[in-house]
Amino acid sequence: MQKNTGLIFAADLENGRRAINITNEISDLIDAVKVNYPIILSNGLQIVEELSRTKTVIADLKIADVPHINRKICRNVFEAGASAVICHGFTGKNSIEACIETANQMYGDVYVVAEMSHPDAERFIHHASKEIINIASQLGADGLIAPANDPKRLQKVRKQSKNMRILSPGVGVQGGGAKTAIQAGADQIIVGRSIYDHREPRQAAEKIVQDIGYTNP
Ligand code: O7M
Repeated sequence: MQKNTGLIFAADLENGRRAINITNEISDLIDAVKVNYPIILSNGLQIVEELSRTKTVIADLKIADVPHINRKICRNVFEAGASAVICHGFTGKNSIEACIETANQMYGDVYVVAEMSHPDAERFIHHASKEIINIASQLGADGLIAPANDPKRLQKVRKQSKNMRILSPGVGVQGGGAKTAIQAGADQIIVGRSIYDHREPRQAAEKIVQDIGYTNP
């Protein structure tokens, strides 16, 4: 995925038509659209194909199964038109590797969840993040996910991951700020509700892109 504005739209809408309309409306302001279970379960995998006509699609299924199942999940979403998948890191080397091998065969990218943005993340995933980052880096993952609403942890991930790309959710409703997250080491910011729940989604996206510090060339 190319980095341009630094904004990734999380299209967590069950209404696929609305997701497509908003994506079209803000397509010049975003680097990619991220789809998750709500939109895929409500609309089928066809929504990936439809969105991919407008924008690079990241399939955020937080893949977390045994290797042979991970391969099948990845193959299905890449065949539907996704350019990247997101997998969990806590499942360990073989499961992440299965995603990366499949992605390499299908010219796709893999981003690995290293840390999460919700309060309970502290209980489990935070303890494992250093190891997850090391494994993702050794396997040649394209990047990591780390929380925008916890700049200290984000900084830590940045330091440990050296120059890996970091995609960062948690801006807006979850309390994080785009500017702060970029300063803490994020490369691209993932935003959902602050865009799609805004009465003027384009206006909201413009403001975030400004905060990221993107200037039109
Ligand atoms: O901007 P929001 O809060 O409406 O949505 C945040 C999006 O980021 C939503 O699609 C979540 O699935 C995702 N996300 C988190 O909120 N927290 C995380 O720790 C990780 C993700 C994510 O994108 O993981 C890949």
